Amino acid sequence: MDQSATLSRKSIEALGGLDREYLEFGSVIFLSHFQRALKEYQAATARPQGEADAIPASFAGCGFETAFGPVRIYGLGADSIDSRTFLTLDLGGDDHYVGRQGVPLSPEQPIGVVLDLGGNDRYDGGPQPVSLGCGLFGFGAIFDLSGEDHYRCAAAGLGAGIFGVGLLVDSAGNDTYTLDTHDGEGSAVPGSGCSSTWRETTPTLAASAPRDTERPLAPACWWM
Ligand SMILES: [Ca+2]
Ligand SMILES: [Ca+2]
Ligand SMILES: [Ca+2]
Repeated sequence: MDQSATLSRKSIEALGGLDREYLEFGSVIFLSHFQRALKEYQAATARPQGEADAIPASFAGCGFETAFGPVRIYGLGADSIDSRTFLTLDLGGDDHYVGRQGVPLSPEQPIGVVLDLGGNDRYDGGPQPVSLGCGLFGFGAIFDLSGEDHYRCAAAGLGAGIFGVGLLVDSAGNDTYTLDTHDGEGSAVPGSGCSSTWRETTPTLAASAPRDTERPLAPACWWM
């Protein structure tokens, strides 16, 4: 049959065990801390015009391990980023993200976040589904704060929740969003998925089969 419903008994049973309120509460707590930390960072690194940036151009990045998974920090250069992490922070530059970015590492490490502070970036989820801001059994999110960016996902991404919460938040720029097939741009099975932009100009969203029309990307959120 031409449909994506699972015949797995465990998957069906998991539907009854999902605590949506716990999931929602945990996501709100995480986002509250995330927003506060971002404001503190921006205040600490702000410099008057003409002064040197707080982040030197020579900073190439660093990384360390945590109980939630790896943390990787990239600098102002044009980085190629394909490693999976609990948290990826990029400070600037025109970067190329590949594969599962903003996706939880596992049910035991259920948070995967990308925060990109600047640059015209390219996000390519590759041929596999579940990438680019997909909450697969947890919380998965991409936050891109500036630049003209391009996002492409095969399936289940760009703000999709699969037994979890998935977010794609792009704050500025004339961006493009391409979903090759289905289950993205704010969808959930079950959980919460959200694709959101805040800007004055209107971006376009291009989706190939089965959706083949272009439409403005608008905030969308579903609970199932
Ligand atoms: Ca960079
Ligand atoms: Ca960007
Ligand atoms: Ca952008």
